[in-house]
Amino acid sequence: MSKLIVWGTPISTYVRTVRLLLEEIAADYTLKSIDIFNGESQSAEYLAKNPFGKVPTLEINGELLYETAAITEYLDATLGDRKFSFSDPMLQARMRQIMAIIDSYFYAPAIGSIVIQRLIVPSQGGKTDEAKVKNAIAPAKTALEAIESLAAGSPYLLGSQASIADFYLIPIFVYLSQTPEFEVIAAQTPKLRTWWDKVSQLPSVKKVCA
Ligand SMILES: N[C@@H](CCC(=O)N[C@@H](CS)C(=O)NCC(=O)O)C(=O)O
Repeated sequence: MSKLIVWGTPISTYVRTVRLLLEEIAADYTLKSIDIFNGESQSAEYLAKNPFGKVPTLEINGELLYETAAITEYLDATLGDRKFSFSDPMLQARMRQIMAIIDSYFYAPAIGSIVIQRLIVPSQGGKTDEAKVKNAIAPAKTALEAIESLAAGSPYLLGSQASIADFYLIPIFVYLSQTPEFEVIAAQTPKLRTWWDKVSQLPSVKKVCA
């Protein structure tokens, strides 16, 4: 039995992606907190685990693995019986495509700008940078509409089977849906709205993203 440690900040979307998968495969793991807001993720000790100072990092019996796509695909292969990937090559490619769109085009405007400015900055006593929020709406909308065009939408992003792509998008929706910009960004994404109504009720989502 592998000893699994997830190093990361519990509110991080990428940490939540890994934890959603771990919960869905009922794996035993320990979450060890690394704070990305107080400099801990830039400490020499953490940089020795992850030279980019990002969370999460997974430790498997002492071996370190970082980058969420690598972590989730490793866990799905070793503990999940590949239940959250596809044997059909096109569905697998669609899953990877959605993960890449989120990494490359959606995370930065949706979380890095809108969620940070609307939810995190005010919670820490700061003032929202409205220009940053405004500039992030169009790129976030483009990325979400691209995902919409690839999605089956019911009940999961790519049809009847949940996949790693669902665990990528869910934690972002948890936060983005709490911002006023969500209505504009998701205005043309009816499949994703239906998807969100269903997946937001999953016990794993309530546990990890509460
Ligand atoms: N490419 C990384 C991205 C991880 C990432 O951006 N994590 C964010 C938290 S959701 C982080 O560590 N932010 C801290 C920082 O940028 O200093 C992955 O796939 O794991």
